Amino acid sequence: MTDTATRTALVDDVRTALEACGVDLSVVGGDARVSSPITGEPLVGARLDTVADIDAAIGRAAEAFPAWRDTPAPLRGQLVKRWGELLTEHKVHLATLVTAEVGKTPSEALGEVQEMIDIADLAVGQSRQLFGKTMPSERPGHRLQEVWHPLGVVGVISAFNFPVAVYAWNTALALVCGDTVVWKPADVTRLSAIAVDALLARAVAESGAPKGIHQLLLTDADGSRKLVEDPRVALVSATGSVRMGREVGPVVAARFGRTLLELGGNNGAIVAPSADLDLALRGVVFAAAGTAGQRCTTLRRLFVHSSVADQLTKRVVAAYESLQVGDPREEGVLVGPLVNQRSYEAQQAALSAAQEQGGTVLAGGDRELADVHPDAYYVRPAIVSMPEQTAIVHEETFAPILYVMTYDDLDEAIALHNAVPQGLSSAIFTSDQGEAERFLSSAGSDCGIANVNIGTSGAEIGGAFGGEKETGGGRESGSDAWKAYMRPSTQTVNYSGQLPLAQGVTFI
Ligand code: UN1
Repeated sequence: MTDTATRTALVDDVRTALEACGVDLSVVGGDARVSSPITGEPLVGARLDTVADIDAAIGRAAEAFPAWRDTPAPLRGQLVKRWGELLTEHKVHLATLVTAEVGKTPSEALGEVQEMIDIADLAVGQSRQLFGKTMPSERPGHRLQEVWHPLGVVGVISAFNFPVAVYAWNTALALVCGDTVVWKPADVTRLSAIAVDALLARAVAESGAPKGIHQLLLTDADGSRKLVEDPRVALVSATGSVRMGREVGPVVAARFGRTLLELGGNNGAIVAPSADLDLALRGVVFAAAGTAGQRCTTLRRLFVHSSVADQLTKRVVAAYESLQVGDPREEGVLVGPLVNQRSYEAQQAALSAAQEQGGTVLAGGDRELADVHPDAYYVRPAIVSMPEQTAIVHEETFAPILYVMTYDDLDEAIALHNAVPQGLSSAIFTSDQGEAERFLSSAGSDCGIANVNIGTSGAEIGGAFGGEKETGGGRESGSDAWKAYMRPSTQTVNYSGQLPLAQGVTFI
């Protein structure tokens, strides 16, 4: 296929996918055009909301809240069930949009949409299980219980790299919990957002739910600020950089709102002497090079026991050299583009810093395909041997750079692993159960996610997702993450006809 043919097909694919999802293309057309990272070509333009539009959207979500709050949770679940069906029906269309806007391979883009379907399934079940507890009261003839109530308007700020899945983690749960949702997607993924929102609108119309329960804001950083500052927004769930979290957190805290933050990861894995190296190799390469290193859960730091370091490193280098980098829609390509030029510049700056700090680039790092796609940024994933965990290794660079270090003692490796400011995901490859258990224990990994014989990325939605320290402490998706979208009401009912006071206090 010629370059021109590729270019035409990309825009056509996007138009077809949007229309299939029920988006009126004449309404979509706007000035806010984004470029596909695959070719650098501008895609379909989107509208840009003003501050007044944002204010009105939050108003609509706030107005819709009481009626939605009062809808029984299992009925709210039926809306999410229908949305999940529509997501399933349009899985390929949504994946096409994710590929066009983010540059993911079709397999990874389909996997992302599958996460939406999975969380919808989970949320439907959850809608009948918003359990509170009852506790024995210390007073006779009293009942003590905790009931979970809907919270209000939830603001969701999502990142470019998982443009639709992370929104769905939040929204499927928030909706069954009785909240209404205002979504600010990343600037470069507005089209995927429009399609996902259109499918939700259809589910809302079909189920008769209040129209205002979902609002989409197509806006920039100023618009985000408005969402974050607005006291009508009870919870701000934000995914992105630590820098963004530092801006959002204090603003919401100052108005005593709640935040759910999923910020940077700088994920590490330990490869122990007893590890199955075939398995470790595959786990490491997927986690480090998959999605072109642009997952929060991407593996960025590898600690290999010195007895197996040469052997494993050589194999990772060979794998890196054979990875097919290019247009993610082409057969066999495993590594697509970086999202934009800024990302490429950050990748280059990190590689220079690593070399200044004593690192040696063992493979990759260079730009590829610049002649074919001068406005797109493809790089071969880099593997860099580091003499120690220097300053650059403490930073999350959102690009495929894997720093490799060796260790001799597991405690030393765990200490190094935990010595960075971020705490999202972690892994150990070992066949020694004692080592695995140490890594999983409270004295082991300090991350929100800890895996054995699996890489750091690709978590399932059933477990809570999030991390500690600068990762922000939030938990999304499965387990009891739903509680973040509700407020607990502790209730005491006195049916005794007397008025005994707690703690044995006497009064009138
Ligand atoms: C993210 O990068 O923000 O565990 C989310 C994973 C995916 C989600 C990543 N299920 O890699």
